[in-house]
Amino acid sequence: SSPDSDGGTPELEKAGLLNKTKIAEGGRKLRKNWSPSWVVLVGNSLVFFKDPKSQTPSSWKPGNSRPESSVDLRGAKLHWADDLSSKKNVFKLRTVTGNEFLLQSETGALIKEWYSTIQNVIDRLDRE
Ligand code: I3S
Repeated sequence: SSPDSDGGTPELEKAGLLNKTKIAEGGRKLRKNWSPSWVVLVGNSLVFFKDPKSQTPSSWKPGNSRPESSVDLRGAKLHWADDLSSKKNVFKLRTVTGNEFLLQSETGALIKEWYSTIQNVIDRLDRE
């Protein structure tokens, strides 16, 4: 059984610093505004925090800091999206509600890890 099967603290899957911009809200296109974001994959959600300098993977715990926003990964879609930016190593995350985010890292290996870890969560939720 998973650590969350008792309804307790959800499992922290991954945390780190990525560049982020939201490009659509409810299907409506938004102007890009890239900024560094502390990104935490916990349970079924991707959670974004503003203040990356105050966060480290080892010190982060669910609930000890106020998220900027949070994305429900159930039914979400991931796509590599180097065509949507002049930056390299970019993927797009689209939620069922039509919110779209680009996430990017200068480090290719790092963004590939994020992509596959998020995709694994989406696949797990698809099977539920
Ligand atoms: O896809 P776009 O519109 O060319 O994205 C760029 C712009 O949003 C730009 O902002 P301004 O149009 O406000 O100057 C950003 O500074 C760029 O970072 C965006 O492009 P990239 O290629 O970095 O995603």
